[in-house]
Amino acid sequence: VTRCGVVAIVGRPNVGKSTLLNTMVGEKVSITAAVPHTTRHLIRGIITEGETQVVLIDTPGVHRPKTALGHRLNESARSVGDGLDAFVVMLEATSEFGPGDRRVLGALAEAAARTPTLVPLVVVNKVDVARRPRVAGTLAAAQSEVVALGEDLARRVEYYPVSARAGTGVAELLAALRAACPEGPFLYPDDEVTDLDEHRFIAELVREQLVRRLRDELPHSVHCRVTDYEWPHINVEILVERDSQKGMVIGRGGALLKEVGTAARAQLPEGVYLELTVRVDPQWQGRPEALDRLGF
Ligand SMILES: Nc1nc2c(ncn2[C@@H]2O[C@H](COP(=O)(O)OP(=O)(O)OP(=O)(O)O)[C@@H](O)[C@H]2O)c(=O)[nH]1
Ligand SMILES: [Mg+2]
Repeated sequence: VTRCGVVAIVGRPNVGKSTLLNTMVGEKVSITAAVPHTTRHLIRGIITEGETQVVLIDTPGVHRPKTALGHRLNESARSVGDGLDAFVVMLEATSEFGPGDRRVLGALAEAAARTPTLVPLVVVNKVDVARRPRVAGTLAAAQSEVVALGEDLARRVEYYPVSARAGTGVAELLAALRAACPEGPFLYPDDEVTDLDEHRFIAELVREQLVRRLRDELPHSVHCRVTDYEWPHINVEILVERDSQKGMVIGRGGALLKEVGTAARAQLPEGVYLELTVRVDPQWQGRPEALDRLGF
């Protein structure tokens, strides 16, 4: 018999959700960067081994929203709550347990109460750089919050310290996710690693390189999409909100855009011509109709 389970990873921005997804899948599916709000959509990574398939959903970081885009990201992170077999809350041992983490654990409690069969897990990430007392402190803070959220939840939650980047503890966590998979048919073919289509993946690779190089609020102001795809010629359009941002994305003498193109192309098959164009679309992320149009 086959087993198949759906698992969501939820947490504050930048704790390492996408890194964990990639490590578990064994290849890059979701882009990562040291800036919050890197992930903007639900991205599924599929891990099939033998008769068991785990469908892992990476979500946008949950935060206090300031823009229409921010609201959409939170909604999308919350919308995964139903139909799950396991729910992973990710915390990081490198920062103080805070109100954001408490909010995420609240969502875990709600999901667990709605679905009695759901396996609630708390993962403390970045144990490769945090000192042991910090890891223990984060685990203890999470546990006392879980206890405050109710006896039933406290009985059900399992805790896993991991390093998503170095892979420490990831096998143990994956074993727990597999154990949470009920009997049932696979949701995806066994050779598929993601539901992200090629166009969106390519646009994401370009956005990843931009996000890693831009400063301040600029990473949040860019949107990328494939506008032309005629193998081996691919054009990715970069939307920014203001004229001044266009200059920053292009860089001095086109230097930044060139770097971005080179780094993104290096991750694509040999022979691809990747062309990047930059266009100003004022306030694309402030307007709901623009967000609809761009697929948020
Ligand atoms: N030291 C260390 N850094 C990590 C680990 N996991 C992730 N990171 C780093 O943390 C930063 C954020 O990682 P992401 O995976 O993009 O985080 P995220 O939670 O998906 O962030 P959002 O999509 O913005 O919500 C990146 O710089 C990662 O390299 C880890 O186990 N150890
Ligand atoms: Mg992410």
